[in-house]
Amino acid sequence: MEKVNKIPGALMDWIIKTLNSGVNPEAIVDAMIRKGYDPKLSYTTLFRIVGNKPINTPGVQAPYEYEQPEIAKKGSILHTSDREIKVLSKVEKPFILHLDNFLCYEECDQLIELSRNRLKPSTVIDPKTGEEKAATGRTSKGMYFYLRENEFIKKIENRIAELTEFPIENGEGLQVLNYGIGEEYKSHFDYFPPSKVDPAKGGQRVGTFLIYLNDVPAGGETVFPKAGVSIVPKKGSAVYFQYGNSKGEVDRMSLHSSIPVSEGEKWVATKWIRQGNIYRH
Ligand code: PD2
Ligand code: ZN
Repeated sequence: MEKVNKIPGALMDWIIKTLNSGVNPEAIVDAMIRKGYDPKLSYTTLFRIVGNKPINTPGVQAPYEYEQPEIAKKGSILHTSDREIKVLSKVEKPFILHLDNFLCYEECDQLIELSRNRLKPSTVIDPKTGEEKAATGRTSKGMYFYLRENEFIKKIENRIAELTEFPIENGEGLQVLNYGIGEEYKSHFDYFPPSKVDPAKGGQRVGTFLIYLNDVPAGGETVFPKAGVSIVPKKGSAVYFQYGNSKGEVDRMSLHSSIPVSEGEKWVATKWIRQGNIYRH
């Protein structure tokens, strides 16, 4: 599909009218991307209008209220029952924490080998229906482990749970992603469109724990454009970002992407964490 790179005045009027009718900004961006507008331009336009501010219409959230995540209360050297992990850098709003040495090299290699034969083209969540669909904006391949699938996965899940203080049951299955040259995950939010949150499945997503499984010679950074942050993949390091609070609000400043790999390949493991137990409400 041909990309459209300018927002005509009539579309701007439509966006404002649609926002005022109570449709959430994420659904509007998705509609624009499906019509062929450049994703970056679509997000930038919406941000210019709403930012993280309230929209004076019923059903649309107030400004996101930041709460200090548990992981941020532990200082610069974090301890789990089996490991010491250093904080490399921290951003407060949106909340982003870069951690060194979360996995050792052998654990990274083992995770790659366990997932290699199970990779399939990745999917995204449709902001309209909340269901998974094939996606043009996500060209990586991926696979999911079951929760506590084996002792090795359990060990990693336990480490994440000890650091974040979200129980293992709040996490979705660990996902491994593989990006080849030119592959990317375009700008998106990890949280569900607020109208599609299922309280019977743990509710809203509140945080993402992303682990880099290899060094990427060029490209493949995880970029948070609203924070001006770009994380360069480093084997064994991890980034944790939190975008949901105890009131069920979500932080639009957490917009992020994985830019195209330009040399070599990229392997990551991600865990999306929900407000509550994914099996129970
Ligand atoms: O692979 C990444 O760097 C990346 C970037 C953005 C992964 C995700 N989002 C994700 O798994 O949600
Ligand atoms: Zn993401």
